[in-house]
Amino acid sequence: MSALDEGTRLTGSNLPQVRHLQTEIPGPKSRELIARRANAVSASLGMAMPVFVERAGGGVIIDVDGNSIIDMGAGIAVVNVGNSADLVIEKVIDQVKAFTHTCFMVVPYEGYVEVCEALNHLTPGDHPKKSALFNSGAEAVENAVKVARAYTKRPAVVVFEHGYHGRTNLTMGMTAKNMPYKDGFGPFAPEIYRMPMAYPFRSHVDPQRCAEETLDLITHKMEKEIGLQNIAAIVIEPIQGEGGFIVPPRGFLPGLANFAKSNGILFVADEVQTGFARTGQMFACEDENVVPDLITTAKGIAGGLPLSGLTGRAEVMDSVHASGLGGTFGGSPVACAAALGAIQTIADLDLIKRASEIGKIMSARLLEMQKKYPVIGEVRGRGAMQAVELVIPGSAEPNSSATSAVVKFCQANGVLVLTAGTYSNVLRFLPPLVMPAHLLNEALDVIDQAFAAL
Ligand code: PLZ
Repeated sequence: MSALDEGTRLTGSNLPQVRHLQTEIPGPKSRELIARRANAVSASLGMAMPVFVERAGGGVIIDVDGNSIIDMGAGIAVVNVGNSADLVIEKVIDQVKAFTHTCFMVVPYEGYVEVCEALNHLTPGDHPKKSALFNSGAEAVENAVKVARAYTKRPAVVVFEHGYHGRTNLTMGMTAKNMPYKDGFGPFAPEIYRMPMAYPFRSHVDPQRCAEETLDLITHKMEKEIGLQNIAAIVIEPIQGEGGFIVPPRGFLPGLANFAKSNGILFVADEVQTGFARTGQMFACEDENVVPDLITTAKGIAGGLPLSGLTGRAEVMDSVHASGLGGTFGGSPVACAAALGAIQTIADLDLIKRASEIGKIMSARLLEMQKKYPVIGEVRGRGAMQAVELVIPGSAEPNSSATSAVVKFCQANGVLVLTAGTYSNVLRFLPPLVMPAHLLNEALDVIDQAFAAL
């Protein structure tokens, strides 16, 4: 039994780790629920895969018709420790039995403090740090901007092409892609400035010198168009998630962080999607030893319960006036208990190492596919965060129709895959880090067949 398989046993999912279709997708029970959903739920909400879930664990989702589907999305990089991980269940049950809510700002509890201690310890940098907890990734990003403005007494926020930071008014303005996130929802908050991204596959500059030349371009624009003395923060995802798993070339993030530091600008890493072992490191910034002033976390933090965090330099986090940050549910005791279970599980199962192993399997198989299928323009990612960008063969033109055809084929064959990218032409793979190797390889077999069937 390989290390990958052993981990699944330890996470304790007693669901058989197999792909198994009992009906067509969607089956009759899912179809019935989809009809009820259409009547009751606002039509504005998307549905990546047309099945309703009954149970999930390890690397599988069991739908209401008894189909066992391989989960290559982990609820968008959330259930890194798997669905219903043992320690998450245990700690959540103990917590709900003790109390469910007091509001941390009314009567505090130890779990919140423990999660903050863990975040201060786990995030990059040895300097004194402090944290605050919220409910969603967007809320963490909003609070990062509030703190950065309060500390620097400057208004401007720099973000990037292809960036994603959320759907609230401020974070929607920080998000790059119009459809579906922003269209018709403006006006957006002022003082948000978008810069070109170092994206070697679609570079504004010489792709061989993408890091240096993009940095030159950005620093020039910041100086001439915004004024460095007006910039509170540069907010960037160390690997862009929704934008299509864009991995900036080496040197870009350290260059940006150094530039920020020399100009009194805070460097904010949005690690909402990349955090908690996903990329084969606890946080993606570690790859180039970048130490952010502030770091936002959510998704993988709490094994599926809603929780987010903002962690940063103690003097920055303490610069806000008393009671300046907060919220009724932020850092809920139940979500904190889940987070402590998830963080412990990451350590117990060595999920950081496992993410690297998953990454090696995925990238080797995807690079093989790229040789066979000219529709694959690029394979990229880090650790268990891998993607392929689809193009019209022989060009760099985005191919979103091939992308949706691959997704449909995978779904019909019991594999859930997600898309991403400004041009909706990226297939992204984010398996739970406890997925056994045989299941991962089976998902990749189906993905290969999907390309063959194009
Ligand atoms: N920052 C880097 O990836 C959430 C969005 C799903 P919330 N990404 C998934 C969708 O279509 O709404 C995300 C992210 C990064 C912030 C966020 C926002 O996190 O928890 O969705 O608010």
